Amino acid sequence: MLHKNTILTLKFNLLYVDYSQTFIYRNGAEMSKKKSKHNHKNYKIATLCVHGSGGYDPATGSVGKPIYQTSTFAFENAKAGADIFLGEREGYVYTRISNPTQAAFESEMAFLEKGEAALAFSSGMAAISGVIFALCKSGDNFVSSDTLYGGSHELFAETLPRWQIQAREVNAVNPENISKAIDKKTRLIYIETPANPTMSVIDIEACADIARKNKIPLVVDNTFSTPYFQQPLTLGASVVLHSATKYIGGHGDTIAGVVVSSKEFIDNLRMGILRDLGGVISPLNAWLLVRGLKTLAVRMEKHQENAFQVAKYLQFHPKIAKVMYPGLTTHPQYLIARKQMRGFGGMISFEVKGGRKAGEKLMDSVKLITLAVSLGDVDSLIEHPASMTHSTYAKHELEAVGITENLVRLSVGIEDPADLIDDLSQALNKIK
Ligand code: LCS
Repeated sequence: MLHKNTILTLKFNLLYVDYSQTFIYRNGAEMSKKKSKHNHKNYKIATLCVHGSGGYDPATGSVGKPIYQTSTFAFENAKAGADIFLGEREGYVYTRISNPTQAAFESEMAFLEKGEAALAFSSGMAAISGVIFALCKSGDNFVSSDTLYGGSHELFAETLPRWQIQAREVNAVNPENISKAIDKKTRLIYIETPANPTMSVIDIEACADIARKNKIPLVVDNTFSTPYFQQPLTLGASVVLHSATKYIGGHGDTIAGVVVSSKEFIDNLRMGILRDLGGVISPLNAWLLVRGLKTLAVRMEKHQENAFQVAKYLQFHPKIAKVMYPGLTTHPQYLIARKQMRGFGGMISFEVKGGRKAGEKLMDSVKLITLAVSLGDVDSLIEHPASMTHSTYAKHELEAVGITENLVRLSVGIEDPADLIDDLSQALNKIK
């Protein structure tokens, strides 16, 4: 929908100007007060995943969300079209700006993340770059955690500097490092927690405090946890984003991204970034995500249950040097994870004794688990971060963030955990 107050000719510099005023700096209590108007307020999150924000298709009463597979929308008459363009009347115009199937996904995501509004993108990277471009102009900087998905690191370290936007990557496990890196040109704090692939956990509330004191937004990549296990907006973050390709879709059949924040931020992101840069999600992909959300709760519970069993099995295996899973009491940030996450998710990373060769042997020997990048699918996936997803990091950077040559990442699927453990066991036996 084009909203009444949206200035359609909004330009990038205008979008940038007053942003600090538009964020949600509320604590959890205030957020839930705002949401208490909602009919579904007493339902648990598993129920909310299935029933969402409620409502049926307004045009037909269809219970399943329809796929509005159209690029454009007819205007009632010329005046109505002109009024919609002026922002004086609500209505759909063109699917690069908005579409009812996209809107259905966005409203479910806003609801589950406890934000005011959401905006879907064609990929997680489109969502991340869109947020950074919305907040920074040439000459600005932002402070980011240093352990990130390799594509995010590449964007921050290699691509954004071409527009004179500097990312200052720091070890955000100690939030003091964030404070130290902030200066007058810092426009946002960006964190990924738990981090891909080391599973390090960052204290969201501590980062939100720093953001609030500096009057800049905290942006959290919540891909690994999903709103089912972690809701950063209720912990003081201003923007939460996802690679919806992963657990939100859940079936490994869609590339997508989504951003959740205040209505004002999202309206401006839509009209200033999505409309102009064009990284729009297709109606079919939006529909796959709406469908994915219906089973988010059961999938996340099963991913977690399986991950726990696999992590415990690996932890005591003689050929494994170290297991990183936030649910293990041996995880260095276990207490922070306990504080801010309702559950620990389905991602594990571990170091294999015998270096890179031993890790390769393991990955080449699994039969049930698929050797592939991506994560969050119902099928289990295994990969080698240093040479695959995180090969965008320089060698010294990999060492600094703990992505060792013998680190293997496992996205634990929803298969029977005994089959997964058998598969890992036979593969580990092949390591000499
Ligand atoms: N954020 C996180 C935490 C990710 O893991 C990824 C992709 C992205 C953002 C980017 O999302 P996309 O554009 O791919 O939808 N992570 C991948 C990974 O670990 N393997 O392949 C992709």
